[in-house]
Amino acid sequence: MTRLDYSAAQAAFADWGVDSDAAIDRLADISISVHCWQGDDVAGFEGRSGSSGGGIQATGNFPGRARTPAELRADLEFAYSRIPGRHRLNLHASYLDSPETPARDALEYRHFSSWVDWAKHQGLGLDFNPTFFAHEKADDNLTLAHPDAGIRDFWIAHGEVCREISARIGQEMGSPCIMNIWVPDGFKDTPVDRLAARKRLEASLDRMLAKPFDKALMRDAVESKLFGIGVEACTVGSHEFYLGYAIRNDTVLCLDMGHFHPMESVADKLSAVSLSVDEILMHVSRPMRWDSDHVILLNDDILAIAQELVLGDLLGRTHIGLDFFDATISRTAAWVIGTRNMQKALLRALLLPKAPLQAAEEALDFNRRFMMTEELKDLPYGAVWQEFCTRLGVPTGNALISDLDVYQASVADRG
Ligand code: RNT
Ligand code: ZN
Repeated sequence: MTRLDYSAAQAAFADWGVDSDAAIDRLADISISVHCWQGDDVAGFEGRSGSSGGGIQATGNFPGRARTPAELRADLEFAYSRIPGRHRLNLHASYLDSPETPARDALEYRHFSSWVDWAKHQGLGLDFNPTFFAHEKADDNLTLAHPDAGIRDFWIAHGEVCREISARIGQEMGSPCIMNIWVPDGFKDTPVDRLAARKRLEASLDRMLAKPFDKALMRDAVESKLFGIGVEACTVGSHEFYLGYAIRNDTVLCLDMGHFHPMESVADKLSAVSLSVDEILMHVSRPMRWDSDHVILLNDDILAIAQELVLGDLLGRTHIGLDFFDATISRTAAWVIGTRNMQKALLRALLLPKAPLQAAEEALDFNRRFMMTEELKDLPYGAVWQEFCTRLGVPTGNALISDLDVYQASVADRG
């Protein structure tokens, strides 16, 4: 591996008044919540075959899908070993690890305790999600907003047991477990009573979240969506619905980059919602024409998110989670490259000369701001990234690619 000249890079950033060592240290402290579901195409371990339902769709048949908790953990261990820093795992309730087959409303901490033991051993944090899809009681894409009270009760109970599990995970791990609620509820064709459905969703959430938990143990997050495959006409839990709900109920607000109109900038929403909610959960994703959950690239959308988090000083109250799944490429490569892209974007934002950029804007000197943002693009970010990876003991470039290839070859014969 050719070493790029870090001291030259350090000097180049110093010319702009930026301390690249400080940026490296800061980046090392940012934990990303890596989603378990990239490893097995959102299948989980409940033995249900076929698609996840709810409009979530992983496509592709690249070899190597993890079929068991042991395979998923082995894949994650490899992935984390090639991602610099200390991170978290975001687990869905459908990923229980138990010889028992409890119903979703009868899940208990013990069905997940092996994940906790493993995460502790690996030095990872843990987040959790109830699973309101891939289930016969969700097959018509209505759960918490279902007109049938019995079905709503079932899903409320599922959410309640998941909150207990999350709190216990947070206690065991010594770090708050962020529990994200996403339900697929919606209508394929135009409903005549949107308000009734939204009132049912609200009432179900109110009951589900009635029990208070210490924020040091767990925090509830709510995730909106614009539309999904099969619910094109109306999503009950829309952005306006959950923005209001989160403000009124003091929950974390989850913004998924695939859950808005493709022309909307999710980065632009961060500062706006930060005035009304204490904490934000990002689901970093890449929609292509729809909520397709492509692996994130180091592209303008991701750079804009990172820039808003850094320049808006929102890192301290934003949880960065990933939400993509591509089954046409190596699942471990998708995890590693995708997570590193989020980190690269954060590094670039941390290397910006914040004060002079803000001063130019405040002085309405848009010419200076323009000249600076464009000249800054030529700085040697790659050398700082390589230095960061070297300090944290992970490879870059061709060395990384050959590691990813070797690991993929080792899992390619899974049936
Ligand atoms: C679905 C939501 C949700 C899921 C995961 C698996 O559109 O984005 O976050 O992707 O819970
Ligand atoms: Zn999401």
